[in-house]
Amino acid sequence: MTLKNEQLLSMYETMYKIRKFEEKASELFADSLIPGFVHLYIGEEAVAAGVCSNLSDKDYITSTHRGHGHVIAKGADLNKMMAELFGKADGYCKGKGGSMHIADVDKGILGANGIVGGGHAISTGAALACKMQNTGGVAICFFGDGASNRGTFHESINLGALWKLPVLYVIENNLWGEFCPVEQSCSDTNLCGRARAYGIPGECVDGNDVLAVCEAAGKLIERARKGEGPSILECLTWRHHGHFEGDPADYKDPAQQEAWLAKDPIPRFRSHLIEKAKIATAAVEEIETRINGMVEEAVAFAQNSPDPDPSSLLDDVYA
Ligand SMILES: Cc1ncc(C[n+]2csc(CCOP(=O)(O)OP(=O)(O)O)c2C)c(N)n1
Repeated sequence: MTLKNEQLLSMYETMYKIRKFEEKASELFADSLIPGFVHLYIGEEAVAAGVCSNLSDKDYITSTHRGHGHVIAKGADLNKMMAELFGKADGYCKGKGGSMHIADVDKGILGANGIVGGGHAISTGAALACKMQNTGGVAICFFGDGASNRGTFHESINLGALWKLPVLYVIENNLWGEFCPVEQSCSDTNLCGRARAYGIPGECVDGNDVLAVCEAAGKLIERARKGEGPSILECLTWRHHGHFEGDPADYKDPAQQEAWLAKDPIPRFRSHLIEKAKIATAAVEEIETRINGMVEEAVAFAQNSPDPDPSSLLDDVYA
């Protein structure tokens, strides 16, 4: 796969933006400025960035409780995201949804989702809409190894395969579902191997290698766009933080944590850009400086946004 420098830098920008947004969210949560729960995507950035580099606005994604990375990679606005995390009126859900309810339908972001496995059926339905309306769009369903054990996984993939829908099911296998290691929740840890049961392709890639993710997803998405049906892409990765902010993750083996930190997708791709692709360090630094500024701006935007008016409490609740 040959990508132009511009495409490589765009993927780096996405990964770096996710990382900085998440690091800031972690800091603000620790300072009690963000209420509720936040589940951070730090360490898994290459999955969202690699997959979404193949998408445009006519394509859809469904996300998870660990959704900031997916929605950023699909083009969500950092200001509106941060305001939502703060519970402010200018947030994506006017401050009433929080981290697990960020959606931007115009950008094809069908929502983060507090229900584990909640995206399987939604993405399959979106793919059905793409097919019926002949838009050429595809739907991407991001979910974890834990969510791969929900009944929705089987029901949705079976139907998606039967109807040859343009959907890619992306399993982000970070080896843990909450506090449970994958070996204790999955009878066969070769998760992409489940594709055989549906007669569709299943592939597993290094989810910390953005180029590998981009290439594998690109091929499977192309296939879906051509009407050849869905696939499963399993991306092996690792969350650096606890399951949620505040979880010390002391159930993880420190040696394993250290080994995965050494495979951090961001410094790894940065070195690739400079050493292999021969991109000027200044070009990479320009991105980093710009994104750092965007994240600071998002915090200021959130802080300056008003609280929701109590009279709006029931607005948008019932349709
Ligand atoms: C239907 C449902 N069951 C249980 C939960 C509680 N819960 C929240 S996250 C989570 C673990 C999900 O693990 P995985 O799908 O691997 O995603 P990860 O957190 O590793 O990204 C669980 C059990 C939930 N939110 N929804």
